[in-house]
Amino acid sequence: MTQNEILFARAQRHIPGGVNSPVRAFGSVGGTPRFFVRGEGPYVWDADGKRYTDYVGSWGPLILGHAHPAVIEAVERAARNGLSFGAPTEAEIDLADLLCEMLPSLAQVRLVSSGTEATMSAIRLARGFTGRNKLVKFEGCYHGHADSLLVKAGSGLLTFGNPSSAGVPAAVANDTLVLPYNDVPALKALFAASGSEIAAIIVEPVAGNMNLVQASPEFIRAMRQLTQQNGALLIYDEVMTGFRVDLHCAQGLHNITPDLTTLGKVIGGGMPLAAFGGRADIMAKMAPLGPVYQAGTLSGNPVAVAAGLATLNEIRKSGFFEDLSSKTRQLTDGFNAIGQELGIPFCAQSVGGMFGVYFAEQLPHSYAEVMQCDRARFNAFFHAMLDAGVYLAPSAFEAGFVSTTHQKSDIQQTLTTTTNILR
Ligand code: KE4
Repeated sequence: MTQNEILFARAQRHIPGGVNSPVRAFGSVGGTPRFFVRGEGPYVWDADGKRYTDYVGSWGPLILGHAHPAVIEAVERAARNGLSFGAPTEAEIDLADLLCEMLPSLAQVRLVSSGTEATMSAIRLARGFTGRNKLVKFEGCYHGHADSLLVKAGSGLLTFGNPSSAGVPAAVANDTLVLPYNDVPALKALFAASGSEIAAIIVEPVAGNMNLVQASPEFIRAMRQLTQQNGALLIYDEVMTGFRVDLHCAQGLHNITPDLTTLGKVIGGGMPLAAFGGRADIMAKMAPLGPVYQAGTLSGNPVAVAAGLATLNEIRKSGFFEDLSSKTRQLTDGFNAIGQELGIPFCAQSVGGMFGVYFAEQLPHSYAEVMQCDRARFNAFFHAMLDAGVYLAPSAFEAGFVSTTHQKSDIQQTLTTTTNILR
């Protein structure tokens, strides 16, 4: 048995499925999950000492690659002063100020410890602010595992072919309305029928949890217009896209001002940190000022905040996103060229530092189209790439991520490996 197999067998004794997050279990692709022992730059090493070029990057946070010196130094410095106080610290002010400076739609922001906490809190806030209950989300989008969001969710649930979760009361699910992504007529019809009951739309402005699917300009405009016209709020869930697709996030690319935004992943630099924020009049409803309650023992944790500040200070540097986007495009342009050259249904696309790769003739524009992609062929590709030292997301329904530490030579090597596998 390999060390990975030994560890996976051990892990399953006291951890359900041997993992602390389902998608890590390789349930969708089969085989034994890799237990990582070290990461450096674009590389990770598993328990058997094998090195991989990493295109998961902890599902997005590691935009600076593994163990970036500036981030590690900031974490070490903060940790030496204590790990947590359960009291306000100046660093939290610095991070809140920075986030509100970088994202004009944020008048105020509240720091939490996970993307799920951020979206759960934003939805409660939208319901508290509007006095309404209905929530609109889209098929294939995943916003974390709060009850009202586990209805035809993407990511792990989609991967397991289980578009909703046990344990979610029907009464809760009934307040969540699920529409096809990019379907403007369906959205218009829903608002025509129930607009006055809708508290908010929550959307992945660039979907990354059903693989990467881009929102159409018409869909983006319709969401903003229909929420404004009907007194509902628009929540941009930028946990994945925030400071990943652009320095100004997806809302900057779309030139849209959402009412609320959720953030995570990159803003924590690999540490447990997320946030929600938006319009001043809405945030004023948050306890201790207003009636919407939310709290957290480790919210704004000083060590996590230090990692976030160090990360954001790096990505603000001139040319950062030009470099990251160029490297990611080198990968996806290469994938597309391979598909063309070999005459196989294999295509890819990127937005900033995130990408999607599909065994399909053309790029998908909805959950239904993603489900047409050849999943079996992806799974075989995934394992061949894994054996060749390339770590892709262990699911056909996930986006991939590039870091600034990926060199053009790493990406060229990945493309050569891809050609050799698919030829
Ligand atoms: P977390 O609770 O996992 O920090 O964030 C939930 C979340 C919210 N919104 C979006 C758009 C997200 O992508 C996520 C989490 N993303 C998945 C990756 N597909 C996390 C990986 C996992 O579940 O292990």
